[in-house]
Amino acid sequence: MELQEKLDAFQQYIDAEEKIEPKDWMPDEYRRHCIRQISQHAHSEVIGMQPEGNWITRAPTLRAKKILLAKIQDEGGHGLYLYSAAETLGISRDEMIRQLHEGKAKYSSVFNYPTLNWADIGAIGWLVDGAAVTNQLSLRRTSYGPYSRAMLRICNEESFHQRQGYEIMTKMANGTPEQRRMAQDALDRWWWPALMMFGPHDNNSPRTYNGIVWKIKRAGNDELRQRFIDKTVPQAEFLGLKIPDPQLQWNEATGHYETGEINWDEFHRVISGDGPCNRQRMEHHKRVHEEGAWVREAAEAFARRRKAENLTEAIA
Ligand code: BYC
Repeated sequence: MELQEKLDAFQQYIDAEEKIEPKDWMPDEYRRHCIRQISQHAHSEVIGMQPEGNWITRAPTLRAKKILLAKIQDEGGHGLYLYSAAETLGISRDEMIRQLHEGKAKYSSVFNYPTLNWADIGAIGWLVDGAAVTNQLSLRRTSYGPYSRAMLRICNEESFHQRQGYEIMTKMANGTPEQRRMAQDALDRWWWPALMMFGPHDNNSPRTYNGIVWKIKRAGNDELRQRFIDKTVPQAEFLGLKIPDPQLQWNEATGHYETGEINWDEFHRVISGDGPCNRQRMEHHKRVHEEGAWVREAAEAFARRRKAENLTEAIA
């Protein structure tokens, strides 16, 4: 088939809502787009373990500590599903990690903000996981099969994470005046970074066009951000907390909340490496990756030995 015929057939297949699988023919640009988005998504899950990990030893109760440990472990698992999905496109895990360490691959801007008090753990679950799941629910229908299947599993766990965060916020917001102040302070600091997670406005988002045509993305950044705002504002009201946006108002005609403008200078600063914790997050990841080299070597040696043993058994 001529290249144009292949491209047309590929697009028709996608338009018919079929999934693209690893061995199917795909345009190089589609492959690169998926590798970029899925690997960045995987890095976000793994780097996202750091701000929460900061509070494992200081969780206020054993119950809270157990829940937080389980949640952080889930995020590591999400990273593994996603790295595996990206590997089916022909990139190795080592290469993805190298791109992250060299600053060629991004991870979500939101994980470059510090967790200063226990209410931040509530705010991350409520707002960060809440924003993530809003995006990820739509990504369950992404056109790349392994990515879509990873999303199904991740979404189930992520909606649970959102609820554990909201539970912490509920306790803090209904606690002592000091706890209530901490809850409001956490909302003040995490609201805008959570909105930034959805990326630039659609008219400023260079990846959206191809992402939508190829159905890798199933909705634009602004639509998903709006969905998140519309469901989260009433949740803040229920807690008796105030969204830190003087321009926030309900528009009866559109049936949506309107917000003030995101600080895009801050967004661009953070995604280009100059946020409050970028250096700390990368240094930590590099150090732990180096320190964990022996675990990877041991696992590989074990796998080689098992393979050799199985081979010997098969021959015998
Ligand atoms: N942060 O054209 P655009 C979690 C980049 S973790 C950093 O709109 P696209 C959790 C973008 O990559 C789940 N970079 O791009 C874990 C692009 O740069 P490149 C996180 C951002 O791809 C632990 C450029 O800006 N979720 O749940 O169409 C604890 C132009 O943007 C950001 C995902 O990763 C950002 N916020 O849309 C708790 C979702 N926004 O690549 C929770 C998967 C934009 O050209 N990813 N950029 O150098 C996506 O859905 C899409 O990639 C995005 C961006 C919506 C993020």
